[in-house]
Amino acid sequence: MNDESRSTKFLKDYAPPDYLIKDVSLDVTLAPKGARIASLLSIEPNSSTVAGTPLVLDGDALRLESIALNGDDLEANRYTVTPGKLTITNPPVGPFTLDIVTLCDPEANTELSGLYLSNGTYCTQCEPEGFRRITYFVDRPDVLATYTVRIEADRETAPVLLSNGNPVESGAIEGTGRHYAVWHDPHPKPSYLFALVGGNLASIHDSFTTASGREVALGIYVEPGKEDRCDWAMESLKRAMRWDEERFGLEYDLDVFNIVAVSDFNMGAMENKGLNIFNDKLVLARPDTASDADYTSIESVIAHEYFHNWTGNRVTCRDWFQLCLKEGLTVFRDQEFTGDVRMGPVMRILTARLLKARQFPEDAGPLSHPVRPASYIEINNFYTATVYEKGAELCRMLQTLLGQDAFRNGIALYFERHDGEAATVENFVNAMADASGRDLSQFMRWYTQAGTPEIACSLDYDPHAKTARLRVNQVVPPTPGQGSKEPMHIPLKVGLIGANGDELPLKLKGELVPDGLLEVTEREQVFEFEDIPAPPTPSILRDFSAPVRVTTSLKPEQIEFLMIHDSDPFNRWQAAQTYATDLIASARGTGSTSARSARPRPAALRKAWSRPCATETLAPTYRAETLKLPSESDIARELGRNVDTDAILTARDTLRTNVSAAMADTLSEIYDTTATDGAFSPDPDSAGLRALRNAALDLMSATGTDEATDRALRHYRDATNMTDAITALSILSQIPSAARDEALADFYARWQDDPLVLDKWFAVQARAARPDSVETVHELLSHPKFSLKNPNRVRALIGSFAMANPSGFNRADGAGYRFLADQALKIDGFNPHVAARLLGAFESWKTLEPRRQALARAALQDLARQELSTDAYEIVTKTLG
Ligand code: 0A1
Ligand code: ZN
Repeated sequence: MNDESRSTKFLKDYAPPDYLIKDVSLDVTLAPKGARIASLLSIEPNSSTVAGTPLVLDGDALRLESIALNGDDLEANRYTVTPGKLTITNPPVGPFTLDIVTLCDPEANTELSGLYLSNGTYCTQCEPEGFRRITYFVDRPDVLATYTVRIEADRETAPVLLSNGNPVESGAIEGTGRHYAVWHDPHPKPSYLFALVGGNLASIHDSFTTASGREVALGIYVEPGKEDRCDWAMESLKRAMRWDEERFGLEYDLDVFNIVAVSDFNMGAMENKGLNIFNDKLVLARPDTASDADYTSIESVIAHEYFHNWTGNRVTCRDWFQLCLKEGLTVFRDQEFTGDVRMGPVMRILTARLLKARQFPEDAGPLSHPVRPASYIEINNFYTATVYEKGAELCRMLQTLLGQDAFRNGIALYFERHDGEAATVENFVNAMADASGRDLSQFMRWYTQAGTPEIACSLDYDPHAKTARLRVNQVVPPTPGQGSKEPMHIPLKVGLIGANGDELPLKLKGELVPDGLLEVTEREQVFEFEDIPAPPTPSILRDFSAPVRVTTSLKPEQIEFLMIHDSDPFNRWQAAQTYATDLIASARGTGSTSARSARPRPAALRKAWSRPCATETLAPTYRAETLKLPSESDIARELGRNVDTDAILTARDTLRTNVSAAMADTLSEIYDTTATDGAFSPDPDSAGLRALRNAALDLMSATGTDEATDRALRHYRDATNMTDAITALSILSQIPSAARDEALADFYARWQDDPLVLDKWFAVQARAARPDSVETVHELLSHPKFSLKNPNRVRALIGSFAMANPSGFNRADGAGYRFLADQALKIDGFNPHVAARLLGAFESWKTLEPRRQALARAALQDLARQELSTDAYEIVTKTLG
């Protein structure tokens, strides 16, 4: 470990590169142990560079074979090689070329960054700093070059050779059994978007004609035998290409667009220019192997990576502090896409739920950071929910404040100004401000201030004046390194509902408030609504218009009223969640002091849930979401302190059982009437019916009766698709019984040779909230099909346990913490990125009750004493705080 890798990097220290690399020509000879990379770099000093400034190139895990400047071998005294760097001490004034030949070892590359082998396929991952593991380079995103890449490999083991851009030529190398291919990418790009693939891959092909008539050849490459699982990804790609043209006027810009799916990948997928590389989990789908949730993720990630072609690739980031510039915006775009083509209004529920589940805890804990961080130790640790999900919310708020048309104009202006450049968050927000004429200077605080703003709202009704005064207070809580905060610019959508359930017009100073949109900019603000005939019920933060926490002084009856009458679908769902959360949180033992009972009368539960569940005019997907009670983690987050995960589990189970019993007739009617026969179709309507039926089944199973277990087993046996099978398996895995054993054994027997499906088998067992889940997971580590080396398998078993089994991971004896620490330490030895992400499971340890807190702290302290990678070191030390 060199010291530089553990140092903190600061945004304020940004300086432009001393040298620019304008053009790159790579000649890559693939071999498992010694891949040879000959690179020819066209370099010029930056405009302000002082003559003679050394040229410092980044490099990691490379063997340098030769180096020549302007075609002549460079004498040994003109360069130095140190860990992580190659320095040319006195480069010429003016443009020059460097020829560098290096070797790297794909087979030994267990970090899966740079050039590595996945199941015999050569592939690359260069974001954020992997290109330096392929060749020496100024490996930072503000150095943009055109690339020509020649790849040479054994024809039999690597018949497919791909890189970025358009194909130029290919052919056999006579008498050698080898062949080559040349690719050229005319669009200048940063090194993190470089990609190369070589392997024995099967493929499917299609084409897309862009709005202006350009023909694009589309290809999806997968391991042989899996080509029957690519159609959905291809359809999704074409839908995304069309949508981006229609919604944002953005067309694709090369002759080919290729996607390659590999089975060993640290993240979800990567947007390399013209050659996206995917975790195969996010490409491969067949009705019997992939659930509706998988189909949805595939569609949205295919779209996400494709959308990066403009937001990320055509305009990239000046430095890694600006990561949200491409990620927040691209997540926002993929959410809009999924809302349009699949989920409708339910999309907002799904995104808000994800944000609250992943980002709110991050923002409330020791790893809290602004959407644009001001510092980092290891950039790999900043691919976070804050940068991605909260970053997307910032774009959404801009769209809400400006309106869809002005937002689109802002995007157009951003491209007009910065196409082909490496930009900053300021560039983006300025384009929005200039296109709309709005002052967004206060809005910029969303990028720099961490923490989830807390909004307290109270409503006073004046019967004489017939006015309703909404008082809004905002507080941004302190976060590590940021003690005091300035008020934020918050779009707050509200409504007032009359006693008969009617929506009341909102009038402020004689003017109607369009869309109920209030702009909160002060610490305290009062909005006085006029002509309100009787005391209304307020509906606050409609459509989840800002990533904030809201507290209101609503009484339980008012929340029940909103569950039934709110015209805003998001807030109607939110009311049901709040209602359930309050009931669970108030149960004795969960840590709350409230006196309300977790056992309301069945009639009350029936009344509250009947409208959202039983109303047939509501979309099935929406009804399905309303049937899902808040998760254990949702409850823990709402409690925020002194969390006892066992007490939460018990209280939640009790409410589930009560709702299930109170709603028994409705649930069984839903279950019986939503059964479909005929061929599986992933279309939104069919998926919605499956979601509703499976949500009903899940809730019905809460009673734990033999009848419920039998029904789940029947559901498993009758399943003709993965959605139904995995729902039943996950229900059964919670109930120790012959039925569970039968289903798990059957699933294993059927899918043992199918890695992605087998991951589901590991995951359901790891997620099952059982007193012995630590032991179960521990035993599964020794299963012949388990491997610590495959990130998907690790996430399925260890990740599911740590992130999705709160009572198991937080077991009162600390066994869950020790288990995770042990496994993360082992993984850290060969893949720090995956290890560091697993350790994120400790992020909320300070909200636990004292005994668990002490045990979690001990596990973290123990880790801190070990030899850790930079990645794990940063997470462990910051988490300890
Ligand atoms: N840019 C990708 C995410 C990604 C980040 C890092 C990776 O390797 C360490 C891989 C992918 C995206 O947003 O999809
Ligand atoms: Zn992305």
